Amino acid sequence: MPWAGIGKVDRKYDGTNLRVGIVHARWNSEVIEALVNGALDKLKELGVKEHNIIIESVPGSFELPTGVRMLANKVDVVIAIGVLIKGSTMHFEYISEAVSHELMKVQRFMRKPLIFGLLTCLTDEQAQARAGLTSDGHNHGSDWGAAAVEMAVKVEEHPTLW
Ligand code: RBF
Repeated sequence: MPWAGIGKVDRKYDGTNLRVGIVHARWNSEVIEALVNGALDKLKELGVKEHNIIIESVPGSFELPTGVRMLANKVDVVIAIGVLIKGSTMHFEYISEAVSHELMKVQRFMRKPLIFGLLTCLTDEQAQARAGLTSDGHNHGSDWGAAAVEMAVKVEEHPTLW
């Protein structure tokens, strides 16, 4: 789907001086690992230095908002990565909605950009495709890396934003 994804970027963004936090859940670890690597590759491609990247893990997606707060003071932008896959009970609906709302609140609380890297998939195959693990898939982690650099630079240019 060529129209999906973050689209044509409006200008070049340079991550050379940025500190980036990645907090990821450990549930569905194969997909998580691919997403985190996709984000890391893109961050480095955009100039972010390895020593300026902090990676923290939490057990599951429900813990992501707390994990983000733990990194908030140490970095300029945080990427929160989790993979929720619908099962036969209602956990998926409750966790995905609660975590999405809480991540938005945490962003306002920390006054720093937060990148939403939570996949909410109906099947394992959907999750794998969005981590670039299928032949026709695309790694969304890469988009989140690009979004992190773009938003950190943009917010820096608007010091009175928050
Ligand atoms: N965490 C995820 O990140 N992805 C999941 O697909 C996922 N499925 C879960 C299903 C059930 C039934 C439960 C109880 C938890 C699940 N979790 C999942 C873990 C959840 O985010 C959290 O780590 C735990 O509930 C502990 O607070």
